[in-house]
Amino acid sequence: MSTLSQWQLRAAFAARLSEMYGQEVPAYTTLVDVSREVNEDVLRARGADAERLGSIGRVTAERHGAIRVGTPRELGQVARIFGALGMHPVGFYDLREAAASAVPVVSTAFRPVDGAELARNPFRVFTSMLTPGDPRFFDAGLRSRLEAFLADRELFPPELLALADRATAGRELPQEEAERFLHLAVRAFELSAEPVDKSWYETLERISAVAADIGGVRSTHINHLTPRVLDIDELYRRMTDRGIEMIDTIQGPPAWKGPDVLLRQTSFRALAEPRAMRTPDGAVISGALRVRFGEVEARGIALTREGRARYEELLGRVDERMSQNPSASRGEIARDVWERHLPGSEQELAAEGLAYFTYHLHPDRPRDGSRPPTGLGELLRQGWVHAEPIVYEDFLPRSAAGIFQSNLSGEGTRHSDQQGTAYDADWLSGAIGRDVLDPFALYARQRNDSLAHVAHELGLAETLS
Ligand code: OOG
Ligand code: NI
Repeated sequence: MSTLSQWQLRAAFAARLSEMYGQEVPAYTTLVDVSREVNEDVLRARGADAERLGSIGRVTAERHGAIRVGTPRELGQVARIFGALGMHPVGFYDLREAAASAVPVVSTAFRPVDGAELARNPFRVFTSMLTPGDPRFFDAGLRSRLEAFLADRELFPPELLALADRATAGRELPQEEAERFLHLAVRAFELSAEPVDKSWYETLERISAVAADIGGVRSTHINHLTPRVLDIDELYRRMTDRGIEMIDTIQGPPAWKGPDVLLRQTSFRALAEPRAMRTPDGAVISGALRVRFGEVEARGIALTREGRARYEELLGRVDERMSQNPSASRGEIARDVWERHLPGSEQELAAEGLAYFTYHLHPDRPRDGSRPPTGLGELLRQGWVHAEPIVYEDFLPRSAAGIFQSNLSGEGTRHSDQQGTAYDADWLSGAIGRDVLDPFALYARQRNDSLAHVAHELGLAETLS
């Protein structure tokens, strides 16, 4: 009997989710089509260089999703489902701090972690969890109502969770069970037709539209699915030409002549979707909610901690210059700041320790019997070894907050005089019963593994760093 391995389950889940979301939100299909057109054009124009940060096969299939849940228990169940797909929690994002509007959530991202798995299918899901215990947003009364509401709902049927555990334990599922698992998993993220309790939803909406989307309904749903594009500026122009209203900016690094680093993202505005509502007198009426949107992203090279600190510093410089000159174009100011303060080539990023690369023996390395130099710098300079950039697989808190925020109509309510509840990656690990991994450690491991391999192949006694 045939079976599906974890990566095959992951790829199938991503494809089916995409098909389902395209039916629910047709504008998403437009975004996917335009992304594919742009990618084909870039590949034609730039050739092999366009595939430096991932093969065209990987990039075309590549998506991230975003989902939102209410409790550590629900997040633990999500971890079981994604664990079955070979996706692990990576990184901790505190959007309560990063957003100006009320976004009472903390988040992580579920994704494959090793190079071979990422190359097979890099599907990742940005997963946010509500923080009812944060008194800046919820008073004691609302907190207990919200917690009771969340405790009483079931997002994922026991059969789905049992199949997930089985896939994790065996690292695969037989065909028939795989089919059932995929069916139940996709269904768990469909928009529910069950009427929304209008007054409860509105109570939460006064605090935060995100709180209402999560805690105002008895089910969950995929919030958006994001294709990857090789030229996001061109994508933005083409979507605008088609009359689709995009948010004002592209989040993240500016367009500039140096290497692409980290992540650039933009989105179109949330669309009004019809939703059944139950009014306090019990009548069911047809209403509309605006929560789901389309997003697209371009990915660049992963930065080291030092590189990331530089990135944050540059954002600060851009903010400062914008505050001195509010009518200036943020994109132009950012470009200017970047050209002054960030190295303009991969070689310099590597030499300054700002970005992650893997290292490989050069096919044209000297073969005249000469002994290789022992330092990495010399190995690169003398053509023994070449460097390949590691693509950034994670998210950026400020961009994520910007994406949340640009799709909220109101600011919501936040009592800044209250002390916020502190959460961090360790707390989250404990709450969901599995380690939330450190993204920097994962990139460093990829780099170090490649260096160990090179040193071994060249017969070098000492480790390269
Ligand atoms: C998640 C927003 C963050 C991203 O790509 O940064 C995000 C959400 O809206 O639930 O998806
Ligand atoms: Ni997103």
